[in-house]
Amino acid sequence: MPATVIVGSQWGDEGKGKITDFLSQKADYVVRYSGGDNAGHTLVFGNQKLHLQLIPSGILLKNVQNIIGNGVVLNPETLFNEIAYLKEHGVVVDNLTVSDRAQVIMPYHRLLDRLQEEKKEQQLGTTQKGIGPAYMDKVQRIGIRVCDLIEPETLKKRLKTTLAEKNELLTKLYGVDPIDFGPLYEAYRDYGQKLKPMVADTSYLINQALDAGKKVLFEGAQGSMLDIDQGTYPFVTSSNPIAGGATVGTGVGPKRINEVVGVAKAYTSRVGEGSFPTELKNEIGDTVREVAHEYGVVTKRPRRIGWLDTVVLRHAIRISGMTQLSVNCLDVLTGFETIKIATAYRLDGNIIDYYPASNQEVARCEPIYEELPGWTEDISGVTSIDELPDNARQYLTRVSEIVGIPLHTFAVGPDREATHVLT
Ligand code: 2SA
Ligand code: MG
Repeated sequence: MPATVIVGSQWGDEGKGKITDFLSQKADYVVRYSGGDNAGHTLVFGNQKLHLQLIPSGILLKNVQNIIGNGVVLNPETLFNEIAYLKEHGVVVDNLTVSDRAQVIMPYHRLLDRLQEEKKEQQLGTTQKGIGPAYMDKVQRIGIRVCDLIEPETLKKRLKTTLAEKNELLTKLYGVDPIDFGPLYEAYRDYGQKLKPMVADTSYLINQALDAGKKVLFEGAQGSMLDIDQGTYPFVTSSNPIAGGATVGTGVGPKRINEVVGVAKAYTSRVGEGSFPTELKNEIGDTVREVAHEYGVVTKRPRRIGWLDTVVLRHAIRISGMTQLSVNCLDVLTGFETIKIATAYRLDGNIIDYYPASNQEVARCEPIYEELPGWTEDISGVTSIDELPDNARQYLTRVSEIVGIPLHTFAVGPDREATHVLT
């Protein structure tokens, strides 16, 4: 399909990078549309595992053009570190373009992210990458865009104004030292000049590519439940990871999108604070965490684990108009006698099939489970759905039935070869 958006259907870490990498074999462009270096994508390249936070997951393929869209908040330091890291691992990075309209993450954003968290009574558990403060500046219209960064005089002017405001905050509200203009300006002016050859009007490029019949993948970061508008606010990120974010965050119209692939794990994980109705604070959760090595790629935090929640999935499908579902990590559920799927919640004596906006209401929700028989066979080597043990196949089929959209792929391991297509 010419234009496909890949969206996380849970709280992030569903394996979007892996699905993007898988689909990018047939793509011409891979475009990141939201978030920044708070994302953590693990890709398998030959026999090495590579971790990316900012660069799109199509970077491993030479013939794919990779774009960082305007909806991304870009940390130049991370970008150049990642380029160096990829080169060290034998990846040639000559196929990356950055939007001139993307916002820049500055050192004061990272500092403020940490200080804001420390001051809060109830912390959000952010990745402390400066994401929230950078999006705040964008909305407050005091941000520095890539097009400003690459023009030394514009950068000087904008940074002077913004830094004065930040220094007032830092000194008066947080009681820390102000940041010196000189060294900061020089470092970011140099980053700008280094970045300049990679910068373009990427909306123009992507629309031109679509006009020419090229295949474009829009790679989501984080997940639907972390969406600033539709997620578990305030325990969310500061961008729109949902499919709509792909149009706003890259400059393409909604009618150009053909498919929206939702990515989910066969269970649920969440890192950071906030509601999680199917969370397993027991041995089952601990087993899954260890078997699947469920620790944050960026922060190394242990991820919280729970049963698959189809109330969450249906919410995600609805808000993004997902057309297909990719289910990852099916192999992780091997060995459990029975496996549960939450199909609805009981709230104050009523049965509901939606995720309440109010955190107080969610806290009173009790998941209603359907229990399916598990399997014990090693499924890591299967090559099609027909080769799965009956109970594993039944699990997948049942999930698709409950959520009402077809399965696109399922995966039984981290490698590219462990992902199998159904539709
Ligand atoms: P932020 O830093 O402002 O975006 O944090 C706000 C909330 O969003 C969550 N968040 C994430 N959740 C899952 N995965 C993410 N990426 C990394 C990964 C995270 C890591 O792939 O593992 O390494 O810890 C990600 N990024 C942001 C975050 O936990 C807050 O709840
Ligand atoms: Mg991740």
